[in-house]
Amino acid sequence: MTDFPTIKVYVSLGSNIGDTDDNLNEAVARLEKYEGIDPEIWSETYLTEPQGLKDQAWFTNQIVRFAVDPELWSPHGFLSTLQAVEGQMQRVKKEINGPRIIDLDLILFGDEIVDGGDYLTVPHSRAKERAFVLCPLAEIDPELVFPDGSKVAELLSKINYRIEDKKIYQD
Ligand code: PH2
Ligand code: MG
Ligand code: MG
Repeated sequence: MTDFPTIKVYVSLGSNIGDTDDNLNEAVARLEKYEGIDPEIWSETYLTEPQGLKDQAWFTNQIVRFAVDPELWSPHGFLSTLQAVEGQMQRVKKEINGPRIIDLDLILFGDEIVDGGDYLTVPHSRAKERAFVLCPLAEIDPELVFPDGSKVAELLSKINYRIEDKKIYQD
């Protein structure tokens, strides 16, 4: 139960190694153990064409919205926790954009804007181009507006992708 004023934090989960649905569920279960981090809405899971490095298995992607206590968590603190969970799940990062057991990306942290270069940029710097982020975001929050005023539905209309039976194709 949530008994504190919370902010909405959107996390993109991805996996393309092993039992990918299990991996996403395990990551949420691990995050839920932290005080002040409560999952509140789960998108469907989507099978998505790899972006960046093409020669790898398709990913399972999902967006989960968490109710987060802003007294306990900042964007940087939250990011450290995402990385800790990736570490607990023995993610081995071999290649940029390459295969992974679990990838946890911070997409939106309430209305906050963080310009931290490569280390932490919120909203996530590539979210607006990626159908595997925008489709599940629009599913759970069709009216969602980014802190710069861009609407998720408009962002989706600007990119090239195709969706069929929860499979997302994007070159
Ligand atoms: N993550 C990446 C690189 N490419 N492609 C898809 N479809 N889904 C991902 O989660 C993904 C990716 C790096 O984080
Ligand atoms: Mg990623
Ligand atoms: Mg990542």
